[in-house]
Amino acid sequence: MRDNLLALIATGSCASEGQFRTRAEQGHLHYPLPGVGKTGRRMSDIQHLQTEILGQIAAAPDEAALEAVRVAALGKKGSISALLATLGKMSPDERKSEGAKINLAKDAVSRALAERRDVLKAVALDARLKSETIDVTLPVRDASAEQGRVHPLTQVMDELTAIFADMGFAVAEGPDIETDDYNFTKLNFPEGHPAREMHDTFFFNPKEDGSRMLLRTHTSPVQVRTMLSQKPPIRIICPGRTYRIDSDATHTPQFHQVEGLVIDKGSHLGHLKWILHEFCKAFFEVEHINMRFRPSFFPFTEPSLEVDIQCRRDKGEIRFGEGEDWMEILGCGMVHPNVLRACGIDPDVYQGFAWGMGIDRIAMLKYGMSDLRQLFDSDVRWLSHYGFKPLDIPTLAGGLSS
Ligand code: 2U9
Repeated sequence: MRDNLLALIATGSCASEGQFRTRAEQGHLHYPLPGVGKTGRRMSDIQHLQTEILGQIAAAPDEAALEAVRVAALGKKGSISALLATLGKMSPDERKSEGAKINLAKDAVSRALAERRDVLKAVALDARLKSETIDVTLPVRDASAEQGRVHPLTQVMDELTAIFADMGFAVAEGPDIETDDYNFTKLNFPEGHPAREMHDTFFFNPKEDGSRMLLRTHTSPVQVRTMLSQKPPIRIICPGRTYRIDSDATHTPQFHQVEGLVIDKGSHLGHLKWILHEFCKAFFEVEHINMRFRPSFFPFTEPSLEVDIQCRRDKGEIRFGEGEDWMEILGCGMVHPNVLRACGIDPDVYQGFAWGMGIDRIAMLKYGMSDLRQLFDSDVRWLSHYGFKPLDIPTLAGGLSS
């Protein structure tokens, strides 16, 4: 029996379920088994085994070693499991008393395992926290996350937002698919008027009631929606995608616009000119720039103006804020009283001004891109040349395009 018990202990210590070799496996286990009874087992035998296992648990240096001790003791072929398996061959009385002792040992071992696991977990966490501290003040490395590039159109929209936010403007957005009413009628384009044809519109099939949805030809319906839903004073810019049936080297069917709108009691052309002048200096990053306002026509503004900025054309390059040439940059005007009225604003109390410009065009002018269509080619080589670093966010204080 003594040999049997030693055999059980040795079998239970077999490390087949783990890496950790116990002292028994290493041949260091010698259990003094005095007074071996009928079953070959006494309280002291079980106690010795328990003491041995508790020692191994206390000495386990990490969770992997502890798991090996657990497997060697409580695993399928573990020493305690093997002892439990011998109960089947005992008489009922013996099974009762021996079973209780073995289960007590098993509970003590399980408890010790859980306690040691908690300690080892805490020690491991402590070590990780010490070794994985991050210095958040270190500069960002030129890592792979830095290799992506922001598209020049996105960059320009961010620049516009920074400039106008600084003047107190909010950004308003609306749907690309619009009603004829918001895109044309409320903006003083009369039904059947040739001005509607100027826009070469993508229409959807008419609905049952005869009305037609369309892809917005400008972002002006966003201003309409804002006036219908908010009370003046209003100060917004509306950047976004717009669509017209047009395709050549200088036009794409989908392009981008930014429009601005101010509605207040005393707003006038002087304010408009100041805002546009500040915008042009900030956007083209120059101290001085001359501007020229020419009379024009748009159905939604009266008077309407087209704006040119001073530039120098030199060997295929354009420089802004110097030279004797002019470049058309945007259109603007005082909001037509019919538009104010259609949008629920009393033109005898409020007046406003608005402007609009093509983002694609000003992006090309500022960053020296030659062909509009390249903006939409999705060529990564082009983007790595013309794109912007994602963490260089444009701000007036930090520089728009530095
Ligand atoms: C409302 C009232 C007035 C927006 C304006 C322009 C002048 C303009 C063009 C520039 C180049 C469009 O991309 S482009 O073809 N836009 O010249 N846009 S005033 O006026 C508005 C808008 C909304 C309610």
